[in-house]
Amino acid sequence: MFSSKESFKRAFIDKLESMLGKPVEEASDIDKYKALGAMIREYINKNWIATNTRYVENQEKQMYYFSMEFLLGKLLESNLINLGVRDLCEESLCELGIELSRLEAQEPDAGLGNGGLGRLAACFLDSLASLSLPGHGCGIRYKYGLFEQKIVDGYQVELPEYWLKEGNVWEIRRSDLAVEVRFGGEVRFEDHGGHWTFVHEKYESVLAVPYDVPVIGYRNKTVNTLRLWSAEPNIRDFDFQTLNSRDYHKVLDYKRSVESISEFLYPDDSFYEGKVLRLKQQYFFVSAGLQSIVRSYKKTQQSLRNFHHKVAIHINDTHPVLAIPELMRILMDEEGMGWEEAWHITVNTISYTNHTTLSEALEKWSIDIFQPLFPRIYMIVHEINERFCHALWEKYPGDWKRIHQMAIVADGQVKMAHLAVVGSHSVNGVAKIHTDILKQREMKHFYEVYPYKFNNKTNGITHRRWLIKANPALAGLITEAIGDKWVTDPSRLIELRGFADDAAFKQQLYAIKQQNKARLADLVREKTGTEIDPQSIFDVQVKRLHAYKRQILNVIHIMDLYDRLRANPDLAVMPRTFIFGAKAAPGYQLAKSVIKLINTLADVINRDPVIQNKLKVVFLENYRVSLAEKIIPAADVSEQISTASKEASGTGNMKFMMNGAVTIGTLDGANVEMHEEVGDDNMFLFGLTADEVIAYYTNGKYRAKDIYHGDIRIRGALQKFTGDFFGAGYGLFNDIYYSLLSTNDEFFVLKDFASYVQAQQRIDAAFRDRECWSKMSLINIAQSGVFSSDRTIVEYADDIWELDPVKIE
Ligand code: 26W
Repeated sequence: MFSSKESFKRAFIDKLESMLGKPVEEASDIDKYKALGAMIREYINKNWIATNTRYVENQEKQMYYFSMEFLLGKLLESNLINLGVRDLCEESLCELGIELSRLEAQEPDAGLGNGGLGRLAACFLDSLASLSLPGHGCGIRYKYGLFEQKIVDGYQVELPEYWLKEGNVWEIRRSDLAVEVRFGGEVRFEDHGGHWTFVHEKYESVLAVPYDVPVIGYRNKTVNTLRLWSAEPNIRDFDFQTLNSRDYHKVLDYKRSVESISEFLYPDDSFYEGKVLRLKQQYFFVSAGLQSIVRSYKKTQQSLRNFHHKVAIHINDTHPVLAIPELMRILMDEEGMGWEEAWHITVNTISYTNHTTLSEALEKWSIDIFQPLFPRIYMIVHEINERFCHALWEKYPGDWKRIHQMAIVADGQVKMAHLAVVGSHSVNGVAKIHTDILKQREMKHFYEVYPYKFNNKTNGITHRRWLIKANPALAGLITEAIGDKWVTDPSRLIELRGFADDAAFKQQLYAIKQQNKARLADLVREKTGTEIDPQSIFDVQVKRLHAYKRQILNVIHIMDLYDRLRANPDLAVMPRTFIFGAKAAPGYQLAKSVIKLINTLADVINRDPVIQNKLKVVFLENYRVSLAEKIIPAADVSEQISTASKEASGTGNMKFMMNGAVTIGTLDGANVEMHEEVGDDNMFLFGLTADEVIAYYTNGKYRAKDIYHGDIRIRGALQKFTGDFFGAGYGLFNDIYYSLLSTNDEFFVLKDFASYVQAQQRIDAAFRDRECWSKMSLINIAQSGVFSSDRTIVEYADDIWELDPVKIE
């Protein structure tokens, strides 16, 4: 069907008619989108089957990426690109009078994630398939993704995101592969002549049904699988007698309680909350995933002894850490293995990535919740802890304090990060500085015991989505300049450096940025009614709203700039447009106040004639993958201004860099490695270093109030929070004021302010020289190849998973 336009058009019309019983003329955009999606899915079926057959028949080692979040975004266009049929498809549809981009607009974002961690999982799947690596995803098919954000009167309002309302063209329900997951109940021992077995009784049975989504490699024949599990009542377990009795409401309660397991994604990025349902979700998909992996392994392989040579399981943060005791349970209770052997296999199968050092994000489950939910799993965790503490005692005799600090079960809690380190063979951080902090501080004791487990894997992003798809004009220009080899080998972007002094090339680069900015300006007008000038500097901060990411620092700088402009409307500043996008966790009051603050400020500034349009502020609602794809290619300046030591890596920073934005940032996360790539001349650094921040935390010598009293600009801004805020209302932002002063400014906003303003002034000066700015932009693009997730995935495959490419013929 993709051999020629004629055959494509025929196949498309046939599909529409057979699926929807309509002729093309009567079909809506959503009908056409569904038909096209179904066509693609059928088209890749052969390769999907071939990929699986090849993996199974050759007994290839396979890796499964376990993650509570997969922030996929839309799939249609990136699938078409990877298959190499986008142009054919677009042209054929055009001949039928259909615009491909309108069909693409019909697809809902699969928003099954909060932010960086979820999007990273999605980028990794794309890289695995594109590198012909046998690696799959395992997660939850949430009925509702991350909430849809509306801004009402400046405030965030959350609406449910029912992304499945029109069905999902990419998934296949595999009810034949459903497995049972058991919650609660009791565990009884049985003694079979000295051999103990464990019998689990009176549990609640839940049916886990997999929905498979194909993951299509770039121009190869690999189609891997993302398996998402959905929770359903286990009909076999239903007592139909009760349905007819007075107790039938119990059946309804059971149904409700089961279905709630895969109902919604917890929107609690970076704040751990001990919610029972979340813990149930974690065990649910981990148990289902492991059972299905073991089942398919046993179909072809002789002995479970070699399990870890054929299966790698990666846990994305601690959320899936129950994979460790669950694999132990399966190997011992179901397969009859002894502890030692089961432990050896488990540790060598599992590897773990840490994504944060914020202590408030670390998962610690109360035993009172944990034990009744998973009585057998708790016994195993308890035993792991006993053995671990015993080994510690041998190594550090008498050092109770250390053993207590390192224990997996202590203070009435199960410490998930400790379980992850002890029960896996690899622990990695997501940027050099982050891994160093783990080794030297947060996990210092563990590093001392298991130095060989710790390693760094700096994050990456898929250049196929974030450059080729999001910025086709730039991708085209790059190919014109250096050929197309960079597409499969992004390190070759470095060849662009040869054009650093080529004025004509830089002019083209500039023209593309202007086009992207004009397009974003149209979107901003459509969504907010605000007119923004594509000639102004587009200065962008888009990411989850969190105190450590310091959107507030950006805001205070804007307030100061605005004050200066009002005092002197002729002030010689480059016109700027500050663009924000951010969701706040629904329970995170301070973050929600910052959203209101940005919107209030935007309202004041955008309506003020005195400043002659030199300043605009825009908040785009409902930031998500598909919106990021429109914003990032249009950015001149990328704001990566977290308090040093707090952002594990950041991945937005890489997306901006690859699209030619210049970064203003702290030496935090992957910014440090970006700086190594581009140097001082092509990045605007400011602020405390991580060492300085950590030193302040230890010596307690930072005094926010001293800075407040010593800096009139800061005083001016902060007093507006408690005052009438440019006439918008009194005391609207008291909480922000107090977060900065009463708690001594935990994130060093005031401390870094002066140096941030200076960096902003350097940007103002640099932007005036168009050619010089374009050169910086070019160097950022040229040096961004190392931040492709292809590089990251090759490192994981070589150092952690021992996974080899398998070419599908
Ligand atoms: C328990 C609730 C919860 C949920 C999500 C706690 C923590 C998380 C994640 C750690 C949040 C997250 O997305 N972290 C980000 O991961 C990215 C990918 O590695 C990094 O680039 C970001 O720096 C990190 O904040």
